[in-house]
Amino acid sequence: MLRFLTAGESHGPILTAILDGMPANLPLTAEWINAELARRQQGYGRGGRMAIERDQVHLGGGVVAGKTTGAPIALLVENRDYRNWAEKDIPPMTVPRPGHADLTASVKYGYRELRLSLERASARETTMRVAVGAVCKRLLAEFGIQVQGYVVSIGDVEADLPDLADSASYQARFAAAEASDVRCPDPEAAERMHAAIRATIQAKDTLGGVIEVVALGVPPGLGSHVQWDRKLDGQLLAAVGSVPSVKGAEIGRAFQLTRLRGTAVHDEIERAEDGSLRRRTNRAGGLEGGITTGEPLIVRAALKPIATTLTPLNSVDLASGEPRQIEYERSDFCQVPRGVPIIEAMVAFVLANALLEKLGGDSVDEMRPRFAALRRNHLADLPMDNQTWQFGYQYSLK
Ligand code: EPS
Repeated sequence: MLRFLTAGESHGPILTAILDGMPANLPLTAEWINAELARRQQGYGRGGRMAIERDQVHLGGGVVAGKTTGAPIALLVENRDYRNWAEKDIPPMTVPRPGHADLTASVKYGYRELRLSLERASARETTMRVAVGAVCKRLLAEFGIQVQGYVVSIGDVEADLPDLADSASYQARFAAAEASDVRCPDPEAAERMHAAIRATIQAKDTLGGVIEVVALGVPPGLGSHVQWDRKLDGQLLAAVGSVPSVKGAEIGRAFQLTRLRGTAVHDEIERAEDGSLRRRTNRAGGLEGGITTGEPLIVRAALKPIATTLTPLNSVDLASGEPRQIEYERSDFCQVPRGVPIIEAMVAFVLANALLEKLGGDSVDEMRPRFAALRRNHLADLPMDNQTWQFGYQYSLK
């Protein structure tokens, strides 16, 4: 349904993306996308590159007079740093950084210069994911769906962030996170995270962490249980797992729940006065059987510490074959606060795709009545035959 590709190198002239499958008549401006790009540029622990860039999108196709046409959307961001590299004599890079793609990509592609691996593997590419995600968020917003996240932990500092019962409480949590330079809504933990990053910078090292992204207003019935590649859990985990430095992902508190028994895990269902069906808790993180439940959708991502460390790690000089320590240029010290909009973007893309799959339609106008007619968690939407029945397969075993 919806697909996107990105292209461009970290120090090349441009980054670009094509987003195909967006319906027509969706209001879309560069300002909307730029606001998301700016969020990716902020956060304590960022490196020197963000002082150079002022990421601004150019809409090169698929958007006319402020509305999508249904044609592929062409997105372009210029790398301001390009002018510093375009004419430069660049010293050879022959010592691969442990934990980066320097060695693996060179083994795979036969590069004779390690910088070619770095240029495409750099998280600079996530600029375009955020731009694509902003367009997806714009579509979701038409249907009252919001995707936003925050930092749960950095290093060994963990915030106390229990699941919340209503959307207003999540809104307050989002606002608190945006007001924090480590994007953590728990002010006490945020202060300790800030200190942990500061200590890491002083120690010339890097620090990872965990991000939680919540989608509010998601209707029940997105995704499917009928085929492996249509299960929304799998799609979300794959999308989030593709973000640079992400080495783990979970729906809700999956790893923690493995410690409990089933009766302490599953969300009991109850009927309200008006006939609507509710879950008392949301430990499932908004998904059962690969399908959305209508509860807040919760996705977590584990980010390893960035591989470019100011304190050198041991490696091998591929030119001489001798042991050598890596040479440092610059990088982020902690990418976790800046990673929030990137994880949001991937979740928004998967959800926009699932919404389009459910509703069909070539324009937002065609989607609207179909959205309004969706089956909900309500007795009135779920009439049961309540009779004895037979399978009736036309297949007899010999
Ligand atoms: C990034 C830009 C890059 C990296 C960073 C992400 O800029 P430069 O290489 O010019 O400093 O700082 O990428 C990584 C940390 C990485 O390990 O790939 C950006 O725009 O986010």
